[in-house]
Amino acid sequence: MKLFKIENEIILLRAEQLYRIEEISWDELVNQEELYTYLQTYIETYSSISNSAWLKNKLMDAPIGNQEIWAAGVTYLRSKEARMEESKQSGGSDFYAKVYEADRPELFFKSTASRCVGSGQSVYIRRDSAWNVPEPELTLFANRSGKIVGYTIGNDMSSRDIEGDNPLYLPQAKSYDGSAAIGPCLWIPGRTIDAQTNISMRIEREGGVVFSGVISISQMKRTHEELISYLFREMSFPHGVYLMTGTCLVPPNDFTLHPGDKIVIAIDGIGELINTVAKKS
Ligand code: DO4
Ligand code: MG
Repeated sequence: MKLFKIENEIILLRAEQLYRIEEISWDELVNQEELYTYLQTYIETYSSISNSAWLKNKLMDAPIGNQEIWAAGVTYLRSKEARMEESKQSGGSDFYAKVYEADRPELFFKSTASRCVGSGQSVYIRRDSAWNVPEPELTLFANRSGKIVGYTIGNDMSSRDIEGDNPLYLPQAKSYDGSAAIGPCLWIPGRTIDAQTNISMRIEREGGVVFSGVISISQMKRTHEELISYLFREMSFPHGVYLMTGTCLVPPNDFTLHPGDKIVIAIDGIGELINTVAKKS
């Protein structure tokens, strides 16, 4: 089952049928202790408003209420290697090697809902950065009890030159207006995601494809439960929380995003997150 936010309404998709959920707020809905069962019961009680064709051409909001978005870093070998290269000059590369091997994962605050966009909206690159990339990441949704009940697609936009200058600049490389995208929906499968699930990313520019790649989440060094249990140590999330799980698809070092580029990230079972790159004038 999939939950969409469209024009401030909550829309549930199941077996090609759409249901409008009106009785409960987003934050309360996604924190139902047995969310999958709650949604099953819902569709038995209410009738469908339309079929999935209605979703076409609708502007999707990010599937988020008052949740924070956090992110995990250096969870894949490819990310470790790319980070070590970009921070070689600054002497920061050891930190990435160490965190890849350490028990404690790298977890950082990524975004509030207000700095995050949904599918079909623009993500931004910073005006004070010349080396920017998207990071396609499976994104977990854990409810206020710390139970993983859903998944979405995340784009952890990153300014590689700022992070490469000094790892302490990470918050500036990662968090700014329009630096995060999630969507198109929150997928509630009622089970854990298949370990062989693929993530793919394609970047289009002026009608051509300038980068494409695909990886399996089975390449991740850590488990989802491990990341969530560290996140919930000494910290509570009364509305639940999103956690981006790290990237494994890093374009070559001579690649940077341009305004107008289209980024298409797909994850099996969830759908496609599509964003156009913009820069403030
Ligand atoms: O260590 C910096 C950030 C890493 C990251 O965002 C990732 O691996 O996806
Ligand atoms: Mg990342």
